[in-house]
Amino acid sequence: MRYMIKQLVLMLLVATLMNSCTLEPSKQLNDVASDHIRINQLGFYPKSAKQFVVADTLVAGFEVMDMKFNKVYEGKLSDKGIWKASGERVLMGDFHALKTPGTYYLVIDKKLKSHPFQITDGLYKEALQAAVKSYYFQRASMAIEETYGGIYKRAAGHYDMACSIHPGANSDLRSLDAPGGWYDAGDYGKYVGNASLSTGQMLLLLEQYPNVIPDKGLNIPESGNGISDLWDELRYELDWILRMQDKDGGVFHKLTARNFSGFVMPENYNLERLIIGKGTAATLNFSAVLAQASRLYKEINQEWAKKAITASERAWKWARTHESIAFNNPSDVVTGEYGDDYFQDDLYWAAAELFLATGKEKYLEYLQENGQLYQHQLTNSWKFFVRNNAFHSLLENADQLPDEYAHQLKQGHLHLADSILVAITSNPYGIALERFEWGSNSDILNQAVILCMAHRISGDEKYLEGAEKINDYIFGKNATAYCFLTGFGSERVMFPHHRPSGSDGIDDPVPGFIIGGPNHDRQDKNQVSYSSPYPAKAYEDVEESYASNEVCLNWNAPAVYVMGYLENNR
Ligand code: G3I
Ligand code: 9MR
Repeated sequence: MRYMIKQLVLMLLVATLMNSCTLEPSKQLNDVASDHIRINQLGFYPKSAKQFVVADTLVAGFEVMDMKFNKVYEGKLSDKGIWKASGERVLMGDFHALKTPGTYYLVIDKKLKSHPFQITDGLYKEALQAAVKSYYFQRASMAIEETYGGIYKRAAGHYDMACSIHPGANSDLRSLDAPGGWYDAGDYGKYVGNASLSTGQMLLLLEQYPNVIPDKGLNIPESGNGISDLWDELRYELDWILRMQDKDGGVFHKLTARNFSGFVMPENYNLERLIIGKGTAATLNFSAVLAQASRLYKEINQEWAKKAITASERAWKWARTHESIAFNNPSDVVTGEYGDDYFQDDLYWAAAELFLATGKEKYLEYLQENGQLYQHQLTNSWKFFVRNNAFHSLLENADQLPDEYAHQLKQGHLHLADSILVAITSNPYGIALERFEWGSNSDILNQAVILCMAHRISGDEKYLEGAEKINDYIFGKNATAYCFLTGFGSERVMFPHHRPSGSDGIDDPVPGFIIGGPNHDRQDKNQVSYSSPYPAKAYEDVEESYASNEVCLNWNAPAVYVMGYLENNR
């Protein structure tokens, strides 16, 4: 044993000496990872493009080292110029030829080193599981037990029984029981539109890869029931969505208090919860996601699927006779608005899902008579992106469409994906985003969803690579140097605007959340002092920053889709 220790010490000494011998004395390798180097902090699949960025320091070459200090790759950096959005001079390095699995780090000009990263299969396996499990941690009306939640166990709150209906909702009901579902975000509200959009995006992943998260894959209460744990988690939300329908078929907009609560745990929340608003967008989103779920659920639970499709068709009927009821917060309510006064996309998504679920001609006719622009609308994804949910479901089931219509959709999609690739190529960070608004991380992840779908319908690798580059940004190759998924990476988000994370007394935030990301509009600037004037750096890891550091269902959902897609295609 003593001999082995001696040998080990000797090997370490030699390795350290060899390492320092290659450095000029004045340029000793700094032991701390440099935040000038921006790289996916998880790493890369063996087959991936492998790019990173060095910002704001003039250097020429880089080396990739393994953990035994062996140089395994050497390359030059190319100057990409100044990026207006971050104010930085950006240099880019590329080592796609390195494919050997292992743990590595970068050394730049023999003086700066990066965080370690891996080249490995199953790169996003754990991150994907955590990103799905974060929905479990958002469950309302039930306790998170230690068996499933570990240190993040907590008591139940928000039973949401007999909630009064706010007068603005225009209902004959006086109250409604609407327990369950997920909290929307860092707040404890539950909003039908955003819930439907997010659930719909993850249902697409399940349709494509039913076993992406197998039974027992998440360790949640339903694990072991023989059904994929992702199904089980989505079902928790779908059951809540189902409860939000009024007697006349219309669907309520949200369930929140009049105000946001303080940073308290669910069991200490004491504001009155109300059912607020009833409108066209919520009703159509409800109709769409329940039709989608009923189609996919048929084999698993016929009875549930029947209930879902019946509710969905009733909602569609209501919406057709109430085609433009926009939601705005009543004057005594300040919780999230998710305002939406543009309904064409919502109608289109509902018609698409209803056609695929029922095969009824009238829905196809609606689609053909009301074609939607094939364009990617950044920001406010709950408002416009639902159109893409429709496109994605239709493309996935193109064999059920008339040939000409299917062809048009495919061309439209590839054209859009190509334009995203062009933007990626001309951006120094390799992303297709120049404007950073509230939830910018989801804007960019939604572009990756489009690229994955383009890969799915064309088989062309270039789209998959584009999606990977976008994920590199999320996991650390960005102007803030943070890894934007809580609990992952070397430069971690520690203080998300998330009420349980901020009040549970545990240092580390609940893992698996994508935070909103840089937001040039800085709507929280009265509480938060931003250290950089640049849009791509308008991010602060402080709890007060709801405009840059909150978590949200519709920001996680595209991350789940993209990681699930990559895990199945790399
Ligand atoms: O798009 C416009 C842009 O053209 C304009 O220049 C800019 C100037 O202010 O505003 C841009 O719109 C902003 C929009 O986000 C962009 O997505 C709005 O100002 C901004 O108010 C809006 O913020 C929304 C926020 O709620 C406040 O309503 C976020 O998108 C939305 O994601 C967020 O959602 C909240 C829920 O309400 C409550 N739960 C948490 C959730 C996440 O923060
Ligand atoms: O905490 C709230 C967050 O969950 C919401 O997404 C956000 C949306 O407007 O609002 C936050 O609440 C802030 C409020 O809007 C303004 N005053 C400060 C509140 C946070 O401390």
